[in-house]
Amino acid sequence: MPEAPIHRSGFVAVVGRPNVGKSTLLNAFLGQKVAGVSPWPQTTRRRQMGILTLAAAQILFLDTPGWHTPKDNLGKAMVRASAETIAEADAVLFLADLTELVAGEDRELAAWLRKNKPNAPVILALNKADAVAVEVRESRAEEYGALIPDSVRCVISARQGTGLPELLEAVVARLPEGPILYPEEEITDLSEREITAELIRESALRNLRAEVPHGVAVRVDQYRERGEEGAYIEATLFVERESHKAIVIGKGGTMLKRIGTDARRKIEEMSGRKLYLDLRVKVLPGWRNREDALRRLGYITKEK
Ligand SMILES: Nc1nc2c(ncn2[C@@H]2O[C@H](COP(=O)(O)OP(=O)(O)OP(=O)(O)O)[C@@H](O)[C@H]2O)c(=O)[nH]1
Ligand SMILES: [Mg+2]
Repeated sequence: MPEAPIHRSGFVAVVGRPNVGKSTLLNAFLGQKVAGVSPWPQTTRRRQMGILTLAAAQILFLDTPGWHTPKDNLGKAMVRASAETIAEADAVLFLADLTELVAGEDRELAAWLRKNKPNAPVILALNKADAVAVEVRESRAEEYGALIPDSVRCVISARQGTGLPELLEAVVARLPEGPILYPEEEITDLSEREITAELIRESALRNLRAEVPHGVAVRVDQYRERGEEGAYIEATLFVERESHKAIVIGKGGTMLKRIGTDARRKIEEMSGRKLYLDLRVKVLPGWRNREDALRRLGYITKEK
């Protein structure tokens, strides 16, 4: 009898400093948007799983918050979430940004991995190849490669999709043999409600400027089905100060309207149905440093 082909499965932590394109890569692999993406660093605040089921493998990609030196309790919770995610992963997909020089955060993450995850296979993906000249690409690839000498290297563009089949092959080859772990029709462990909150926050991040974006948190308060009319969603944007509330609402409500329209379009695309989105803004003073607020907003989930 012919031997059955090997089936592989496992958890792959997608790690790297803020803004290198981790969430863009996750969405590209899944062919669907589950993670928020923005031009600002620290867009992702929690671990989020994307499930990719192939004929010979099931890959559980774990998108993580960018590795950085925390400046507040939210930042600490984010880096803790990244560290815990890496701890439970079978392999590490280290993402670097070819448009930027190697930074302290890249070195710290590489050192952390060497110390805390010495036996895990590391795949180094050099992203944003579309945005750099070939000469720069090669010298930067060498510099990033030196951080993790034993890693496999792939040059990719998560935005354009180049190099992704080769990267996927490199990832699968390093996973342990194992069965399917999640139903094959599932693509994420996030609920529609959680993705909705991420997409609203992404819209806020994309429309706001300066110091306001990072102080925004989103909570979905209601998600009701209304049959033919689609769904009714009510959500709150929390900000840290009264002055920020005024900015988020904008003159005559224009900014909030713009954020709402942008978010509604993305959520409709994700859920495949029409919806009515009602956004409100509340001040939760200094929430990024308040344990109680971080818990309420779901950024701290475990007991420390
Ligand atoms: N030119 C180019 N831009 C990219 C590519 N991949 C991602 N980006 C852009 O880089 C920015 C950051 O992307 P994200 O996917 O949010 O990055 P991230 O690593 O998840 O960031 P954090 O969640 O903040 O850690 C966005 O503006 C993306 O559009 C790429 O391959 N090429
Ligand atoms: Mg992200």
